[in-house]
Amino acid sequence: MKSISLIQFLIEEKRAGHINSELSLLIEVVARACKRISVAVAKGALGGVLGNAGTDNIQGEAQKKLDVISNEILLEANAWGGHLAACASEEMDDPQPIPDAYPKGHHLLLFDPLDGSSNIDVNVSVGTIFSVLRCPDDIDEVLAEHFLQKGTEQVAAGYVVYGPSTLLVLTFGHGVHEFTLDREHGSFVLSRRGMTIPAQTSEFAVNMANQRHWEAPMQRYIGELQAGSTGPRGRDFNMRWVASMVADVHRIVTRGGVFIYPLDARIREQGGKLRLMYEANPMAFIVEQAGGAATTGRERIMGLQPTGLHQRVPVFLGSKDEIDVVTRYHLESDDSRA
Ligand code: P6P
Repeated sequence: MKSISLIQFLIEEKRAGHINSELSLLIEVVARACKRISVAVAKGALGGVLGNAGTDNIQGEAQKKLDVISNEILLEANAWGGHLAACASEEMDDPQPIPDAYPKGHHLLLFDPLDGSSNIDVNVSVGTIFSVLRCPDDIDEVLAEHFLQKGTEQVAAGYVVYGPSTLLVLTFGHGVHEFTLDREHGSFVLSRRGMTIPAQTSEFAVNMANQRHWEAPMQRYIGELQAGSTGPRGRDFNMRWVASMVADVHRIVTRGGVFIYPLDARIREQGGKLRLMYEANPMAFIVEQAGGAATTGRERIMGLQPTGLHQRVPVFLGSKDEIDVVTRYHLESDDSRA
């Protein structure tokens, strides 16, 4: 089969009217930046890039050196092209406007430059997650409030997983497509077109160590999966937890499953662990485009009206039939307490 490069795919998408030239350039630039991140990640100890940077992000989390390096790579790559108005990142308190020296575009880019970075020092897959919104027209200065758009407003979303292969998975709202980095030629090549998530699954991903802190409907749901063929589900389930959202989500987009980071008593005040704008929303867009579902346990993630750039939410995503069950359990539990 003739290989199709990312560039050829983007030209196809432009011809189909799915994207415009500015968005095409944005994705090319992000993909090129992620190739540089892949090189930095692969160097590991030899590149002097492991360990902590000695700083904390706005979440109060210790930044790894590669968090900071990856953030800088994405900012530098996107500064001059004229396709963006501003960027926002997990690693920056506030949005970063495009420098005055360069032309501004009509898109906003949000990213978690290196998700799962606690895994870097033990050589487990990590990834970059990104989301693209339209910049509101007729504004002089881009403010955080301009990023606070619902997930349904995204014009593109994707992730790059730095694993045995470096893979870019992308959606423009017309299906989910995977590109594999051909290191010999330095280009991303289409490896899967139209990825779909089976509605049924026997695999779940959750950090079981937090079980005692979960809400009742979450206890009920996972308890039933653990009961397997001896319980109400009548079949056995399997568990995976990489503790790197990109790796767990990619497995689900590839072969099905559910990924859950629920509310629990420890994190109730902050609303959850994972961030809405640059983790939950882009992954929800991809999962829904692949035929899956993504909720907070109570409502569709992409329907949420954001209230803060670094807002956290509970995340239930993956095979639709299972997300429907666990979401129903939460709503039934709320009704019974009402
Ligand atoms: P825990 C990584 O820090 C991350 O944000 C996600 O990539 C991952 O799914 C989750 O947190 C892991 O959280 O509590 O199991 O370490």
